[in-house]
Amino acid sequence: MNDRFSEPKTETDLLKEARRVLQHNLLGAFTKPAPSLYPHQWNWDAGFIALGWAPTNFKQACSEMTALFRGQWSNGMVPQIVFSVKNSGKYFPGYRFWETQGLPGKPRNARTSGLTMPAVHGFVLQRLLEQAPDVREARPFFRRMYDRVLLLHDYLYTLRDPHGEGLAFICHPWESGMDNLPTWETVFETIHFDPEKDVPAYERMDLQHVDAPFRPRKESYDRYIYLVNILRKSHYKKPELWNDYPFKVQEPMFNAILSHSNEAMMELGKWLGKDTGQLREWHEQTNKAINDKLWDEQRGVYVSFDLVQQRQVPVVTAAGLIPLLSGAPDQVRAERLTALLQNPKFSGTAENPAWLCASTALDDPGFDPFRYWRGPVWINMNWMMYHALLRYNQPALAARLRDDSLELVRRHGFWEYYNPWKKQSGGCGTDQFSWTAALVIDWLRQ
Ligand code: 2M8
Repeated sequence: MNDRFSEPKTETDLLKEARRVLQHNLLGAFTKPAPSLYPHQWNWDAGFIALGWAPTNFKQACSEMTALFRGQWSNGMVPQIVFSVKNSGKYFPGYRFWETQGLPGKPRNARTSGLTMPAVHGFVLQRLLEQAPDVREARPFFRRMYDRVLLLHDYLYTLRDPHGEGLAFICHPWESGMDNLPTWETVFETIHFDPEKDVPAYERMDLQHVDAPFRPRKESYDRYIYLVNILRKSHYKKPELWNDYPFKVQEPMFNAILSHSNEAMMELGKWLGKDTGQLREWHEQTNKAINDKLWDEQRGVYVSFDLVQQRQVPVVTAAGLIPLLSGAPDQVRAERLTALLQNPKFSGTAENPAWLCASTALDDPGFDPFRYWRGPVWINMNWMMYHALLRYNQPALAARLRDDSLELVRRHGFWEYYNPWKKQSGGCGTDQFSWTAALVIDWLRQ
């Protein structure tokens, strides 16, 4: 890349470089996650990216959210990807593959995928409001967004929670945002399909941008496409679709983010003069359900629940600590989680120390320090964990997450993810990654 950055040294340099990354990936109304690997708008990326724009260009921060919600379906679903018309040929699966075009309930003026992603928007809006240069001027934006986000939460608590448990299920690994966790391997052990017959022909584009050892294996892509094919054949909507649909998982991070966004929306709602009773109920119900159903007492961490097999999936990942963000764990569980973070599973050993926080536990059989979501450190996970630990009055551990993150960026640049081993250390995936830059900006403004 000819505009590679020189190694930033000071916080001022880092901030300058971070702003340059966002500027470089800016496509007008929204900012793409990375220069070539991800040429469209992604759902939770947009939320993190908005936080990066907020301090210097509040209008752009709002625009990220508005552009994303232009893709919202009439049932409330906010899509994983809103496709940019100009770049439609460079990413797989492109919008044509999803066959969402012309479906009832889908917005006419936006091309979208047919899945959703973690609902970060509520807590992003709250953080944007804190930074609004002119609160009165920004009020119509927040009023509009409040209604949109409420509609999204309503979708998650109805169509994704048919038994009213307070836990929304995801129907595809892509919906978790952590597409390649070993958790999904375990879920797929009981899903049988024939890759020759049940997976339509497809050509991956990601490997044209990034080396294969950093990306998911072919078996994983076959699974992703197998599930998309079932969904698109059903037009993403038949209620009976879910009866024999093979992948329905209640995942702790997805639900903790939703729960935290409910809390944030309550604050926003009060400011807008709304009745926030429903949001409080959702927040309390979800925190309780996370504890009742997703806590793994043996491992001292939250894990996913496979609704098809009716069992927990006992894989230790960084996602299992994120319920701290919504205040779900009591003091005893919080202590077990913080102990876990500091034990060899995430911190490594004196001989082989690790940066916080590996996406998959360092001793998990599926752990891989290079492959995405199988072990590398992700800055958005660290940022959420940082805020979660502050909530539980753990400033020193929170500071370690922030310092490790900033040090990784300082040493290696704005990568999508980083090798967690301190002795190997390096950036992986794509360079000039937007949410890495955006969250560095957010950290440095504090
Ligand atoms: C990654 O996912 C996309 C599919 O959604 C991909 O690999 O093609 C994930 O890391 C996801 O969390 C992220 O939102 C997306 C764009 O950064 O890339």
